[in-house]
Amino acid sequence: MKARVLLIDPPFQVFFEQSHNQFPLGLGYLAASLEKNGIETLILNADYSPTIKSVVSEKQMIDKYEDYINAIKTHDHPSFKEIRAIIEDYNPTIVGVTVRTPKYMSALIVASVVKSVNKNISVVFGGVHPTLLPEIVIKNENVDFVVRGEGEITIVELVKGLVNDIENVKSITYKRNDTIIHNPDRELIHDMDSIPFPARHLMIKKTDDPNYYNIIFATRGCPHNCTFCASKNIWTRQVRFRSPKNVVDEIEFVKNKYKCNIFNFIDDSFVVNPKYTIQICDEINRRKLKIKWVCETPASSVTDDLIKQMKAAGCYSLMFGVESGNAEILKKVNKSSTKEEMILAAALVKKYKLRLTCAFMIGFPWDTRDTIRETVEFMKELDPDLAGISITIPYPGTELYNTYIEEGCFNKEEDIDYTYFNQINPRMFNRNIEEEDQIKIVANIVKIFNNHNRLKLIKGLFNNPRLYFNLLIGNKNIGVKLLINMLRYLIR
Ligand code: B12
Ligand code: SF4
Repeated sequence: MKARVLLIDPPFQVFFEQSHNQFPLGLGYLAASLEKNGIETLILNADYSPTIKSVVSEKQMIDKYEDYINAIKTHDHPSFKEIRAIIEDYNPTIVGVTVRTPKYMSALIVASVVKSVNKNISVVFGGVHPTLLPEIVIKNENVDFVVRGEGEITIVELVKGLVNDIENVKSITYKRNDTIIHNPDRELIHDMDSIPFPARHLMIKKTDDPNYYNIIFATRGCPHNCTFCASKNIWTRQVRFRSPKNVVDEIEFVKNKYKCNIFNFIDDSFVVNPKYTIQICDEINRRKLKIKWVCETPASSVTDDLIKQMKAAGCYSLMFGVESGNAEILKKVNKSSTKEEMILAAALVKKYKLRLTCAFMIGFPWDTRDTIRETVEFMKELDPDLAGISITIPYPGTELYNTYIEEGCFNKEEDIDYTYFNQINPRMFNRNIEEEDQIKIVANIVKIFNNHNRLKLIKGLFNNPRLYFNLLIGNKNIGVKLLINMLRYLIR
């Protein structure tokens, strides 16, 4: 029987009535490689719904926590019904599921829906969570294969090898009778330009929102070593670069095909090598692409000249992870930037009138009421246009995870309840603060951050109307929708 692959990004945000309006990039890469090898493939973003909002407040997400817990107990949620209907209709031979820890419980329901339609469909789990815990994930009765690490070559070999050559497919874990077999690891792909562009056209649910398709990954790997980060487990700390030409070719292609003028570099640290970043800027300018773009960077990489050149090439917003306002905690998590560097970087971003986004975390094992207060104060000092707050989750495979185990914050692997391993969980795994107080503290901080963001949005509209105007123009066909959403957000 001819192989037919369905790749699924499991539902999660939709359980909180929020739609994830971005195409799943990792699945896009896998689909492109499969397509190049003549294998029929489709991608389902089960976390996207055209009928619900893409932005809701953290409070709404926390309020709906029970709905999520209930949704992952049965096959009844509309997203699981949608998956069932698509499988019945498309009749795949292989279903690949991308799994990050927050979506693990949902991914297991997806696997059980697949098997309930047809137990002969092979279910393959890949992505960061199965890569970190292949031994545990493969024990699930509905998971046939785990693909560890970078997936483009492995998925093609696996689909082809399913007939009779599984033993020779590197980087897979599977069961043979009662034994778990881990085939040897695969080398990372050296020639990054050899990887085909993500297959955005293979999405089952299409949208006319150009920004759905606007994410770009120029580099793989990050040299830093933050103890809470699992990225190195997939990509390692060695950075691999696509050529600037290849990256800008993709941008130009997406711009022309999807009428997209705003791009989002989601690399771990896009400006890790300033020379490379400037080469990309030069290529964008040389082609007169007239695009706007955003990226993430460690604050320590930011320099005056770099920001100037990035702005000239269309960069309008920079994000950096601040994490904590307590210098000791920053040291303990191996943060590559100091508070002083962050203050300097924030000032530079403001000097060039770019939008500044900062991400903060609370609930580290060493956090106390005082250090959390310091984090809030530091947020106010940096005064970003958008401040994000997450509860620290010790993702498996990270050093921080081991710290939590050592500190007795939770017990051994088998006892861990992954329903709580996500950014919305209102409880912290912290022993310095009582559980009831934790919930109050989280609610209070979410309120402070939300109020800050609203105020900044109003100020931004007055202080830098040109930036907002340009963004709306850049999004002509969704401009009005965006404006309505902003107004809704302001009056909520
Ligand atoms: C961009 C990004 C986001 C974006 C997502 C945008 C999007 N449309 O996907 C946003 C901002 C929404 C986001 C949110 C979050 N993220 Co995030 N995110 C990333 C980031 C930087 C890039 C993801 C990406 O697209 N990579 C590029 C693609 C090509 O890689 P990939 O998806 O891993 O796929 C490859 C392989 O893993 C494998 N593969 C993947 N799936 C499958 C499936 C099969 C079948 C096979 C065979 C292979 C395979 O093959 C692919 C190609 O080689 C990663 C770090 C990183 N560098 O990867 C963190 C990361 C994935 N995020 C992480 C976290 C923690 C979060 C949040 C919880 C953060 C928060 N506190 O809010 C939320 C959770 C979101 C959710 N609901 O799951 C962690 C995940 C840890 C874990 N154990 O799961 C990572 C690893 C970073 C970290 N700090 O450790 N994130
Ligand atoms: S800088 Fe970002 S990607 Fe790199 S290790 Fe730290 S958190 Fe991970």
